[in-house]
Amino acid sequence: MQDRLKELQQEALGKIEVANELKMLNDIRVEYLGKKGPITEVLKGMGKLSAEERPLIGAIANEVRGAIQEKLETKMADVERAAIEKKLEAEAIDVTLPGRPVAVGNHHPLTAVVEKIEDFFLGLGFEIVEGPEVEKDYYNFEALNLPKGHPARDMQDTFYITEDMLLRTHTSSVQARTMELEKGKPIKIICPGKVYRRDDDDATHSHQFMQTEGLVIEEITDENIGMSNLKGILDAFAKEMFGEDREIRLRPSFFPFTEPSVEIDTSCMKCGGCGCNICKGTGWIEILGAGMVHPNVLEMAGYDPKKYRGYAFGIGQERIAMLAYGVDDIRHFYTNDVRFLQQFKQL
Ligand code: 2NL
Repeated sequence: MQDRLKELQQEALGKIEVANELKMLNDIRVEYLGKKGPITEVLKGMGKLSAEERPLIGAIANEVRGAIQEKLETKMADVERAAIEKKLEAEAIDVTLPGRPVAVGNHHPLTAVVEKIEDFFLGLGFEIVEGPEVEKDYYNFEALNLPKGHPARDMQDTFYITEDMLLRTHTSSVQARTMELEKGKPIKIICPGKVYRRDDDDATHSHQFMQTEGLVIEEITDENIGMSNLKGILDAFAKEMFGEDREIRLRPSFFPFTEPSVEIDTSCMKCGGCGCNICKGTGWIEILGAGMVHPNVLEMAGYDPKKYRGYAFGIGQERIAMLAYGVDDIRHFYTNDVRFLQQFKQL
């Protein structure tokens, strides 16, 4: 019996030695020290022993049990420590690694341009007015001296929704609404916003683009507004957008809503006027259209053209952005390729 106990001890200690998981150690505990284990079995047979042998075997049995117990505990502590060490090693953080950059967005170039345009005109005392993109034929055409049958109203050029509802083709419609509301009062506004034309998209055309139109109306006095005021404002505008060295020139043109009408060129921002690929050798680049408000337009909105006078201009935001940032295809503004957009972080 004594030998059997010693044998069990050797066997258990050997198994504990090679065990390397908590579960294995627990199984060994159950196997050797559990109620159905061999040591318990040995102790159950003690009844058959003599009175002298019994305490001796009992002591050895306790010793064996104690030895197994102790070895189990130390081994369990070892295994646990090893597990923690392994986990710490696996989760180690290399604090010397470079950080991951946080993606920060930036203004869209068209937004940057409209904000710059707005700031410029706000500084001159203009107010910003917005209006609907789905517009009545009346405000988009009729009120702007574009009567029915005028070629610019062609179905080819305009997205009609019904016979007299359409997607506005310019933000002049907002100005026509403002004139009707203010009837007889001076006006000094800009109207930025999206406009729509039935164009096939290519490098310089988009069926949807952005415009900022401006309108100033004042009562006629001896010294106030005429073509020279318009010229002064747009000269300052060209310098603000394209640099202090810019000059402008006015070329006669035609718009149904202005008389006289002009197109405004700025001296080339790339070559300064010597002639290059951007200005096609002319030294000048067209930036916007403008003119004195046509008397018919004033009259239709309830202003007496003998007492009131006005000037107006229309700025294409994409055109300004393309020239200011050297973008060669209008579609870049709408395809939202981040590689394109991220080049405008400094704006
Ligand atoms: C262009 C030309 C222009 C206007 C827009 C306007 C508005 C009213 C009355 C008179 Cl309410 N005129 N707007 C005038 C001249 C030119 O835009 O080429 N824009 C990109």
